[in-house]
Amino acid sequence: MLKRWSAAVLSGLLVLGAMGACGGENEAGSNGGNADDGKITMGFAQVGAESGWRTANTKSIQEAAAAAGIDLKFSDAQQKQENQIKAIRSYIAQKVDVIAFSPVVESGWDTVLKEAKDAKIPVILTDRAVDSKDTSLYKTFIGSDFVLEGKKAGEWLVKEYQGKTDTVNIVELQGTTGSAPANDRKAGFGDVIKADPKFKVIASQTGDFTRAKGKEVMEAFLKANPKIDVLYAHNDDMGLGAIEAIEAAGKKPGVDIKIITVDAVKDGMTALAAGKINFIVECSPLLGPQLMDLAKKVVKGETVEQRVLTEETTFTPEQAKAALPDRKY
Ligand code: GZL
Repeated sequence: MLKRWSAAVLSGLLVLGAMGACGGENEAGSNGGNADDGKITMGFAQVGAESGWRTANTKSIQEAAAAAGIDLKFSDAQQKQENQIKAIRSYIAQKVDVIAFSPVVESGWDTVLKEAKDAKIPVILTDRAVDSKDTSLYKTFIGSDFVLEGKKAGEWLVKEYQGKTDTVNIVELQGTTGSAPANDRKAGFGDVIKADPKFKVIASQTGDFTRAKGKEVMEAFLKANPKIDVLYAHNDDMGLGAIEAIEAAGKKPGVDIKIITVDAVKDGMTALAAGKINFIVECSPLLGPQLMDLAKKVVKGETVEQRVLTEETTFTPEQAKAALPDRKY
């Protein structure tokens, strides 16, 4: 008797639970996670919309989710960590099947990632990494090797000034303070140029990955430093903002001041083809398809590699001219 009664209660609870999960809309405008139609629900907490790279990354994720039949809840944190943490908490409350995000900065994630782990919701890091010591807090990290990107930028500069002995004054526009790409692109670049004392980084400041801030900081660099030979910008957008400042100061970008950037988005590649930028290190934003494949495996409980590296290359002006017609972003 007791067995029959508890089975009835249990099945009643299961039905109610499913209805709860599938019923009602939430702020993302779609059903909650664990939908009984077998569809995977992903909660994605995006950094913001600060650059051409980010816009292309968002497009790749949204298109790939649709193609993979994954129900995507998406939030834009306007580059604020507290907004990303809020979004992750809301995805936990909605019981999504998997959470993915691009951490705006490296530190401060352990508490909310532990909450996701306690709720048995797997987390995938995409684009940027966290500095958590506990790697059980996320299933995998898919993104570029930012240190290598910085090294590639440095190696081009060393080659460009091969055999020259005059001091080379470099100014650096760093990405968002505390972010993995800013930390690592600075480290990789510095590692390569430190071998030759003629390279001097005379100023280095964050432009927060935006065009507007890049222009503002470059204006200040130009006012404070009469002789600037090279600009190293951690992304195209800050480099493009700096070009506006350089031209307003009556100097020729790419000629009077050599410019190296990272990303290779269309606007950056156009400036490279025109000779206003001298070298771009590619950082691919097209992470969507691989992210969705990983999400399906992770939700099924399959083991995935802890680190998935994205393929990327570098571009000279000639190579940019050839690549531009087919450029996806
Ligand atoms: C790099 C990405 C960076 C880009 C910037 O993977 O996190 O953030 O280089 C973007 O353009 O804003």
